[in-house]
Amino acid sequence: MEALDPVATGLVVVVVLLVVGGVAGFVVRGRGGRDGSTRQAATAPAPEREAPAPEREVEDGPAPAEAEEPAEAEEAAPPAEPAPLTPMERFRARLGRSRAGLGSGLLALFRRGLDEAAFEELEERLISADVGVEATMEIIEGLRERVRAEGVTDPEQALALLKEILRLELGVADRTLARREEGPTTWLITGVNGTGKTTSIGKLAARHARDGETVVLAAADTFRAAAIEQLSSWGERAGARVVKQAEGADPAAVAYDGWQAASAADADLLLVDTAGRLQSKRALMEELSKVKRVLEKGAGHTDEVLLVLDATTGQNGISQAQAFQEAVDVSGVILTKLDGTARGGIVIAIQRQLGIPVKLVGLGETVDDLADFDVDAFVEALFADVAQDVELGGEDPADREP
Ligand SMILES: Nc1nc2c(ncn2[C@@H]2O[C@H](COP(=O)(O)OP(=O)(O)O)[C@@H](O)[C@H]2O)c(=O)[nH]1
Ligand SMILES: [Mg+2]
Repeated sequence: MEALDPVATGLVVVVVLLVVGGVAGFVVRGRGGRDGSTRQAATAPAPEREAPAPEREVEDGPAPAEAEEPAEAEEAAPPAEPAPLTPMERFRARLGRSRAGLGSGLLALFRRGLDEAAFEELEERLISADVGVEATMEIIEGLRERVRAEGVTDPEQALALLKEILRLELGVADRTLARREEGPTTWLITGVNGTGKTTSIGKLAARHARDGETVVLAAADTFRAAAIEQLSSWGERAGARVVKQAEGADPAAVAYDGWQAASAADADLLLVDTAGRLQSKRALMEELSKVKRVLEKGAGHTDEVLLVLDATTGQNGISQAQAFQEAVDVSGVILTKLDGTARGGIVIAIQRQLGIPVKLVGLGETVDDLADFDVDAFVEALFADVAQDVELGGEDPADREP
């Protein structure tokens, strides 16, 4: 018998091995697909490494009209993917600044010891985050007491206790937005100029229109033509009808017209925008109570009076709120610009000092940056640790800020 050429033998062996290996790999992969198992045979190629989930940011471009440039962090975000963020993701992605001031590194601090120095630093952080002095003292006392009573030495457990105390601070309020069964639900939106009333109305209109509701907007901020135009472009974009009159028209009349139009159209929701600047605080409050009174001549009652507060103005916003509360009996707060501040603790101060629940929060300038205030998502976002960031996938754009 002729001796086999060693090169040819080698080739045959290689070919046979390749075929066997390929078939084995195919079979294994085929089975994996059927029974959903992720087991891999040694011959099967390594699974493609899951690419890190991109930041699931919904980019709708800047808000229309008076919107300013989006924050740098947004521009730096990777390309958009349409899937909406979960509340947890949205809060986490947007509260980077507050987290940097409050929660970031807290575990490391506790690891150095649950001693006086740690409590003092925590106190400083809470005060800087605008939680308010009184609430801060109570939170620190509460934590100190429980750490002592329960003999806590584990830093993670101490952090969990702190989160629990904060959740309890925030947990009891009713944050639902009142709706009515018959006729258009009527929400009056108030607040100082520049806090984000018109933007929040635009976001709300888009949200409810997307849910298939008929939404009507009333441009009762007749103070400047630009304000009417700004509301109009939000309305156009959301597919909501905008009821308006000329600049300088009587805001109460516009609100009333808004009701009539909403009612005639059998709309689901009427959102009334108002002015936040007049010659004097007194004049503004008188005008607002008139708007509400006249609106209610048609609507019977206002389902929500939402006060828009700008989180970056801190305690100032809280004193503004008192005047509004007297004039129009505020039922809930929309806290805007939480994305742009390290003072996220203001949520606690508002609820505590005003007794008004924060119902919605503004987490940016785009149409999707309005969220129901979710206590768990908020507290978790404030204290999210690096480990959790990795788990949730994607770098936090806010963490890239200096
Ligand atoms: N970063 C950020 N900007 C916001 C938010 N809400 C509103 N703004 C911006 O704040 C500015 C004033 O908003 P606007 O709705 O005109 O305030 P209004 O005078 O109360 O109606 C605009 O540039 C908005 O884009 C928010 O939640 N985050
Ligand atoms: Mg406005």
